[in-house]
Amino acid sequence: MTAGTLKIYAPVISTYGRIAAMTAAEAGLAWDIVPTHAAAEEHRARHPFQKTPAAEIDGHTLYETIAICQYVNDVYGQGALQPTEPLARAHMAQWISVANAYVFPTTEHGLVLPRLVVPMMGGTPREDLIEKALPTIAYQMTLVSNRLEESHYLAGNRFSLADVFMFCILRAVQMTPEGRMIFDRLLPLKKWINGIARRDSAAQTRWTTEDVLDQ
Ligand SMILES: N[C@@H](CCC(=O)N[C@@H](CS)C(=O)NCC(=O)O)C(=O)O
Repeated sequence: MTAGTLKIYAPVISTYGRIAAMTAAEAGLAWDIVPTHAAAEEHRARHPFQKTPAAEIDGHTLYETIAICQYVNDVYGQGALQPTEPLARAHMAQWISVANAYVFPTTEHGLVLPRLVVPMMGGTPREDLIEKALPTIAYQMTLVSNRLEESHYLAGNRFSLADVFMFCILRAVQMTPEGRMIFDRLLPLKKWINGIARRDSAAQTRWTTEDVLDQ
């Protein structure tokens, strides 16, 4: 397939925009981020539920990150990030679902937004929100770490879309002092995230605010 460009409508620094960009980078497909606010009225035509990203590729408009990633990986990446063996495929789906339904909402609202984004916008973080969320965040990260103790990657022995989703979500957590403390207690998780951070696709999509020291 002749490579086009994946046009990603998302904020320049965003978790899900990065998941789409990293999937394109893994496939050797060029991407452009068109800075977009989820709530912008004109964005509704691309994403009727008003989330980012939406994407344009090959004349199609797609929304929901998993749909964008599967299309890109199937068409441009020979499906390399989606196992075909049924159990590994089920594990990939399971961990993407966990990332989307549980880990992102908990970490985003309980830690990343209050600790990193609110102060960046000149506000004062709600320490009570962080304190309340931390036990759940630590519990969820322990479950991910336990999985990584039994297999190299979330779907099994090969890097998959599940790792792309979880990496981008937990990378933001790793930028907070509280998150770093949890990572320091969960060595399989720490080894996994620092290993993924060394991939070209992670380097090419690195946020300008990404100040994590990989050890
Ligand atoms: N289910 C969506 C979730 C995407 C999502 O939550 N994106 C965030 C940005 S990283 C967003 O749109 N936040 C704005 C909002 O929730 O209003 C997907 O998988 O694409």
